[in-house]
Amino acid sequence: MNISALQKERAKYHPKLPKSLVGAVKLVEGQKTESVANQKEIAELFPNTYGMPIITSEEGEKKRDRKPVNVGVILSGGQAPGGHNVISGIFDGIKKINPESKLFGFLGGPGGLVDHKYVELTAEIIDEYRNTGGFDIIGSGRTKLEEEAQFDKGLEIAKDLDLNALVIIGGDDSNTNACVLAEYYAKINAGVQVIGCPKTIDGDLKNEMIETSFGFDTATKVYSELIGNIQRDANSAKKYWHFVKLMGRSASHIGLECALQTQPNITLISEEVAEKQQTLGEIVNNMAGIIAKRAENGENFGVALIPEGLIEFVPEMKKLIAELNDILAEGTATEKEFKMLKKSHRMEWLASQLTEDSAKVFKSLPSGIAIQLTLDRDPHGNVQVSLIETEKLLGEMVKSKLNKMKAADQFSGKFGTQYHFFGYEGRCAAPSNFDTDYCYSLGYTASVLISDGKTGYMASVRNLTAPANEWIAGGVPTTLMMNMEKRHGHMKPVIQKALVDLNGAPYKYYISKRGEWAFNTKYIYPGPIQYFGPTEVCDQPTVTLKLEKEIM
Ligand code: FBP
Repeated sequence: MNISALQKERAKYHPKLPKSLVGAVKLVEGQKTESVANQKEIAELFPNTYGMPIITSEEGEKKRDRKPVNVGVILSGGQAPGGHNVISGIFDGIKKINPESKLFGFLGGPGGLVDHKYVELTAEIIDEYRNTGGFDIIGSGRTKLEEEAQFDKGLEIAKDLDLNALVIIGGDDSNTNACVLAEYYAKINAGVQVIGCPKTIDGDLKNEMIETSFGFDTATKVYSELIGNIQRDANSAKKYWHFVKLMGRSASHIGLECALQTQPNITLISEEVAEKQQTLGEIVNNMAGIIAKRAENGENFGVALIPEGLIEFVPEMKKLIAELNDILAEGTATEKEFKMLKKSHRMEWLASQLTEDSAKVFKSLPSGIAIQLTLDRDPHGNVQVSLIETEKLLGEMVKSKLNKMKAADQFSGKFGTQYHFFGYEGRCAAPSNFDTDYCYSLGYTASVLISDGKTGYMASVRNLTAPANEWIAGGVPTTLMMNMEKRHGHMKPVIQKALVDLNGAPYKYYISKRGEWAFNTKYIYPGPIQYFGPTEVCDQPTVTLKLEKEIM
């Protein structure tokens, strides 16, 4: 493989581990747990894996003659920087248990387990991928593991390979399914443990025990570099407003973190829009107001950050999308009818199926956006928000508002736009030092949980604003994170998504500053991620984490 000079140097890096994982490890059980909500329903659905205790690793006594463990690993969902290090952490962990242990990677995501597509991950393969970005070591996929038939197919290959455990590296949906799988294998005494690892650049798989999902740190640093570069261009040319859409399917953690790192003029926070029940019109009016006020100071330029999931949080759009989801839910009679129609008749037919209010909103949208709302759902039934050009929708609407303001002598500036969408630029970036160490520690923790016979747990590494050797590793029962939610028209147990907390320190800090950032030009230019150099530059966690831990 041809590798860059940076890759060569990074290959030599030894990720840091919490000190409790460096030598022999003992696992200590804490309090029994319960789910965050709907305790009765979740307890009934997960009789074998509900209520287990939190587990913390501590330095222990060396155990001799431990048997080899065979583990299968699956990467699920969108790429996130550091996935390769989770895998190398598992590999090193199980080899430490016994050098005869084996690691198998299922290819192309959860589908690889069902279709029995796998590769044995040898030391040679692992060494090629240490400290690199991407999921290309085994690939990822979005196949949903939820049917018993799939679990049984998975068990066949697990038995063939003599697997003791599966590690599923994924976001909230994939870890929900991992927990269902753990429960099923426990119920039938399959002898296969299931451990999850918290992955997603979106940052919305977090709680008291999972301080952040991996990949969020690197991805937001990459986007912040790009936003900083754009801000410097905007401030140099002084002629464009840059509308930047940022990935993050639902939550606005990415937008908020990038705002905290770069201080742009406008950042929309979807959770605030929902809380204030803001209409699209109100959002546009606020943006146009800021643009007009900056124009009064001769500043016909600026940068606005727009979270990818925004439109699902605007109440009238949320209602419309929910109705469209029901009409277009896979396998329904309406979905079949929709697909049979000629493309030219589809929009009109859909409008006729919607409630009056939603039909009005649907018809008012630019046709390109209306079509984007009807495109195929992902396998979890979600609208693929990354395909919706919200930045252009807002840009067009702001432009027409400013034209009206101009006609009424309320705006005398110029408004030129440039549009950007940052998502894929960051998902496979070379992991920051934080993600490199965090991911390796997560993988290593998973191996420790496996060797102790645990199932239905998510690997957890906490105290992340401290130096890595002070991090606290252990396991959290996945049922602890669950509540009941409506999916595809049915109530289902799912891991509760962590949206931006409007009472949380990161958001509060942002609103205390946003007026100043809107009207003055207070840009920060973070520059590219640095891997070598002073700790203040190379080893900083996200601003979100620091504010949440109140160390700023
Ligand atoms: P995960 O939740 O699976 O980690 O995916 C994150 C994400 O990057 C979202 O931010 C984005 O909406 C989505 O994946 C895009 O996925 P795809 O490239 O498969 O369309």
